[in-house]
Amino acid sequence: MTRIFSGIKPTGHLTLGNYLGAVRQWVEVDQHKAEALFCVVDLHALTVDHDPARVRRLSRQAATLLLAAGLEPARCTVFVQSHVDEHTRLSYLLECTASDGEMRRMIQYKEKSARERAAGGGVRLSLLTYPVLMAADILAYSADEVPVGDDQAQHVELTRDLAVRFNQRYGHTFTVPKAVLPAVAARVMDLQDPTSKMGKSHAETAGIIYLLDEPEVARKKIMRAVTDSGSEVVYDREAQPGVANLLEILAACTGGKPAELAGTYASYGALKRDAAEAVLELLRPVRERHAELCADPGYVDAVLREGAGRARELARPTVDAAYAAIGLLPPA
Ligand code: AQP
Repeated sequence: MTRIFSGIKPTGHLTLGNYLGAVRQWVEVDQHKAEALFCVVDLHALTVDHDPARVRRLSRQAATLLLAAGLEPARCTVFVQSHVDEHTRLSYLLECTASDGEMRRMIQYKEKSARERAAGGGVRLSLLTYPVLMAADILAYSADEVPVGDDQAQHVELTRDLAVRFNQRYGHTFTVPKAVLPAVAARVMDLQDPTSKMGKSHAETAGIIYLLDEPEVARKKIMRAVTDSGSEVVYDREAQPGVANLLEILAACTGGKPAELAGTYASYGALKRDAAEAVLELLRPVRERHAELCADPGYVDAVLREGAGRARELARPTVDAAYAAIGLLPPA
């Protein structure tokens, strides 16, 4: 049976980008078609300056939102990365097969390390090695598919390289996974700066729709979205990135096609109004279910406990096999 793994980092409140680029696919497709594991990858949140209490709070919120969005514990495994030691056990072995040059080429490392330096802080070594831990997250579960947004595609490519290299050097141990991107909205852009990705950890929040934004707040953000010079609604990511982003958001919410939708609008205002309505409609049930689940924290704890148990069972044989293959003496 196909195995699917994907994760979400508690570095901020979940955004519309996370939802349209990844979570919705997990809920609507992945959990129904395969053995699927979805993980709050909290160790990855420690790669940048962080507040411990906030990471803990955001981890719980992310898990609750995944369930609110529709992940069903009877169909898939939902858990927290730090609850399963196999991720860090395997990460070290993979570090022993990866080079620092490979890590420095990662676009996310370049962007995030530049941001950390600009903020006057040092760059944590874990930010450099983050893609190796992500590779361990995926390879530990012998995942065939990794449903992600476009920004993570390069990291999945690296995971494939590391898996192939390990298998060639030490014998077949890992399944070589592939990234699966959504057809529309694989990269939702910031509403105020449509040339940058909508990112949950960005300091400027006016262009970011959070899943838990009050409806009127989300509506205002969309109505104030930066559009482009000109007034004709056309789908052209290069020439009209702001309008293209709104068209993609609307298309992803309604199941339409951005280029076809463009022809149905005579003004930016009408496009924004419809995009806002579609987003509010899409997020309403998630917000409502989230509020219900917050009233029942014991349920979320139980899901995460069971999920970690199942994840451990699945990961341990593969990680043990990797330890043996690379030449480590098994405990007597
Ligand atoms: N703007 C986006 N459009 C489409 N997909 C997106 N994803 C993230 N942002 C967008 C996808 O959401 C999943 C979980 O993301 P993550 O937690 O791994 O974080 P990230 O990819 O580093 O991006 P974020 O959410 O903006 O976090 P920060 O600000 O901390 O970098 C992934 O599948 C991702 O592709």
